[in-house]
Amino acid sequence: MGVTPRLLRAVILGAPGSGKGTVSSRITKNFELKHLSSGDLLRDNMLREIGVLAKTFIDQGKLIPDDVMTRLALHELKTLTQYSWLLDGFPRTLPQAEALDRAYRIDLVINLNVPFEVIKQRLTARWIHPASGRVYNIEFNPPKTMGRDDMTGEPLVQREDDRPETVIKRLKAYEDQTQPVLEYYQKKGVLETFSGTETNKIWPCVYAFLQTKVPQINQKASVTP
Ligand code: G5P
Ligand code: MG
Repeated sequence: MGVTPRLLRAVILGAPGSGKGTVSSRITKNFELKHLSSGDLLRDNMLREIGVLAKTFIDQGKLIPDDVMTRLALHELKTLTQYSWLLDGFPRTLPQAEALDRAYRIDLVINLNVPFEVIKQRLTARWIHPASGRVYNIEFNPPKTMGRDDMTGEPLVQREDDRPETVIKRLKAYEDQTQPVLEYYQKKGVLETFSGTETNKIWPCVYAFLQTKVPQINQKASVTP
């Protein structure tokens, strides 16, 4: 009888624009993990009551209340219990991290440490495909046709919270509310920090780390960027 591989519970942390979405999509291309982005989840819910509430916070560069975010994220995770997963953007406050801990044991936390000046530049050049969450950057990974999603050809949009004045507020919220989460996971011994200014240089380190740390997940055959 074969041994069932243990499910992996992973989190990716980092300031707004540090590359969480970009690195997560590379991880899910190479490892069998479901990706759950709290920001995508909120944006997907924009037409529902919870999303309308969230939008007022998001557009001001503020975090949405812990109870709302925690309920939404834990509800979504219940649909993924039989999978290994990677959480992107949740938790990002201490109460969220504690609530997550009460529900699941977190195996590893990847922290992307990118200088704020680099981030500010990146976010003004970001375009997204709202339906899929696919992310582009005019300089770094431009779409094949300007303004159009590579897979569907649908129009790309800029996020309202990527305006420079809102980005500054988001970075401040990160410093005040998310930095303590890093310390929390550091104390638990599950935090691994990757520092740099370019995703293409950070990614091979994340890849190598995941390979050694998570032998229990089924790696996909090819190593794609
Ligand atoms: P989100 O959606 O979680 P943020 O602010 O955490 O938003 P964001 O902006 O999605 O994070 P990211 O995912 O870390 O950034 O970065 P990314 O999209 O991969 O990369 C950013 C850009 O840089 C892209 O254009 C990419 O192509 C480009 N890029 C990547 N690497 C490079 C590189 O090497 N070079 C260059 N030149 N470019 C590169 O949350 C949004 C809001 O939702 C609420 C909050 O209001 C939040 O502000 N929210 C929550 N509120 C409370 N609690 C939570 N847990 C919440 N989660 C979300
Ligand atoms: Mg993101």
